[in-house]
Amino acid sequence: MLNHETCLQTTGRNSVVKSILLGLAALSVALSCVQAQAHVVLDKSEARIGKTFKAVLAVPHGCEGAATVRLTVQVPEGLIAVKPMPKPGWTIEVKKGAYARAYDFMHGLKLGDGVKEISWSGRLEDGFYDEFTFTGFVADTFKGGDVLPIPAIQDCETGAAKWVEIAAPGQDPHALKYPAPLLRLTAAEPPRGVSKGDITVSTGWSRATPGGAKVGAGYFAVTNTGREPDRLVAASSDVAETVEIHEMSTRDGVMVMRPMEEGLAIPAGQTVALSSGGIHLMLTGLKAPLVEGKTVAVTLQFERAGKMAVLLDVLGLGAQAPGGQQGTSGSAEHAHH
Ligand SMILES: [Cu+2]
Repeated sequence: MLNHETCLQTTGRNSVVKSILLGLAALSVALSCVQAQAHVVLDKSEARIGKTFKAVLAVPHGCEGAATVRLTVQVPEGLIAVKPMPKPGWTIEVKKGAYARAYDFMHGLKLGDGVKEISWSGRLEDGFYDEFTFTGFVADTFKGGDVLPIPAIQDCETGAAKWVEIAAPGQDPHALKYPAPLLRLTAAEPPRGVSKGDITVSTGWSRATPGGAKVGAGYFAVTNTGREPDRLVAASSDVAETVEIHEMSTRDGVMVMRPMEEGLAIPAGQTVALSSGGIHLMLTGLKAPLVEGKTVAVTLQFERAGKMAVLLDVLGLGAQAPGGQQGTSGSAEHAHH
């Protein structure tokens, strides 16, 4: 019965409308409830396992006519590296804490704690609509098809709406009065590393380049599972005039780099990592800037394994390593060009 009253109030602002609706009994209740079914939901309710996601919570109305003054989102276990997006006129508070376990984050990094709750405080009139955004990363501990409730509590000038209800097995979720917003998880993409013969090259990364820059770098790891040594002897890319293998060293206290004319040895049974501040691919004569979020295709030439096409993820301008690690040591590569 409470459900019906709520529904009527969202449409029947004055008593005349309300009494007409009440007079029409069951039919009117059904009709008004169609409008009242505007729940707090996720604008896009799918996210991929092992990927970053952006969650946009749509708040279509207040609490039975009262303005919304706070929206609190409880971050479910397994959504990691969560960051809220600021909103003009709203203040953000986050509660951080330890996760139930450490999760693999991007490219081998582990995360054991982070944001567990986000509150936006401000004011949203009942008659208006607004959106609340946060980003994060879906841990790889989920299975494709898992559905993750994201409880949200809407506090209003009077009253509150707790969007926290979860359908029991076999229960119709539409029967819930205050269903929690649901995030449907889709299966992780297969790893994008590439193998040929005894050589496996991990998905690599690069760094976005500012407007006029003509040089970029590339990093990845090469694993040789065979019994014979191999050697990376050359590289090329459609986006650059030349691609060289460089090593960094310190000469008279200054970081310098030089091309490895003899190539990069990949000993049998070992992994050799190219990394910021160390051995790297140097892309010179860039034909276009490297853009964050895109990929760069590079062809590697190994002595034994032959040619392999690999992809580099382009990270942000200041990136020193995948996974958002920032540092100061790696920029030297570019400083010398
Ligand atoms: Cu270089």
